[in-house]
Amino acid sequence: MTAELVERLRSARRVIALTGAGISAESGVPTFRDAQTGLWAKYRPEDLATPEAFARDPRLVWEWYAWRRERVQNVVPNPGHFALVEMERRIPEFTLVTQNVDDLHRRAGSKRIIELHGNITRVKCFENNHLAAHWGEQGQIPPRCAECGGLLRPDVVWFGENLPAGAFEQALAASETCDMFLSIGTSSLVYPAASLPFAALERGATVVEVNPNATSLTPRAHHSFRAPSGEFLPALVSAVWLR
Ligand code: BV8
Repeated sequence: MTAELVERLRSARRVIALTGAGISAESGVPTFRDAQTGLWAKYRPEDLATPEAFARDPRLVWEWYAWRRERVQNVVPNPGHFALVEMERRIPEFTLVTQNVDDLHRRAGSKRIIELHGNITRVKCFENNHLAAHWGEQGQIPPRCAECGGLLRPDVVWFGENLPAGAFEQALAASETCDMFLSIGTSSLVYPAASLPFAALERGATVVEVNPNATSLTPRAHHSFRAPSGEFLPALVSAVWLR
């Protein structure tokens, strides 16, 4: 961590944080590209997270998400999530943009969250996007929509699907006007989310990456820290505001 970064963050007015699956890794949620375990080891997430996979085998895809939903409900946010809650309190205009569907930012206490890829704890119907407040896990799998009888599916954005109306536009507008852009725990592989830090760079923002591994953003970032976010972010918050 550099004194220049600490000073810049302390004086920043507009900051955007883009998070990926890596910020939830220390909560025990395997990242999107970690090898899947157990029953799901033989499937690639990219092959299951598509409308075609659901149309082909709705039961398999529903059960994959039911397994992930259960796993996510049994973990808790980690110090990386809580550090971003503190940033939201300290920075005049802080925007959290997440690719994650695990609901951990909300559970940690973040208020202003742009969910680019939806939220696994929400369920809607495949045919008409009717949100389902509750659904039975017994009987038919996938359960049916109470309003139209359609198949229920997770309210997440699959590959090949558009992002929620306005979400990307809102995130892009924030990226184009920020002083600092933090890219945290993302492999920077999935678009259009991965284009956001480059939009910030073009507008002269300071771009900071936090990831134990290098990514395609690394060569362009002003600062890139090979560190786990659960350790780096609390240390950054402490250096900027708590000393
Ligand atoms: C769309 C929900 C049209 C489902 C997900 C160019 C423009 C537009 C589209 C495309 C394009 N090129 C290609 C496309 C198509 C496609 C795409 O990007 N494909 C990729 C594979 C090339 N994009 C789409 O289909 C998108 N829709 O484009 O619609 C459109 C066009 C323009 C404008 C608007 C719309 C929809 C994409 C959404 C897919 N759904 N999730 C589900 O979860 O089941 S994406 C999925 O990948 C997850 O959400 C995940 O978050 C996301 C990105 O992955 P990461 O978060 O980065 O996770 P990953 O495992 O890859 O990496 C984890 C990182 O953490 C690693 O780098 C690791 O080193 C690091 N890490 C590990 N431990 C830690 C850590 N970091 C910090 N601390 C640690 N402790």
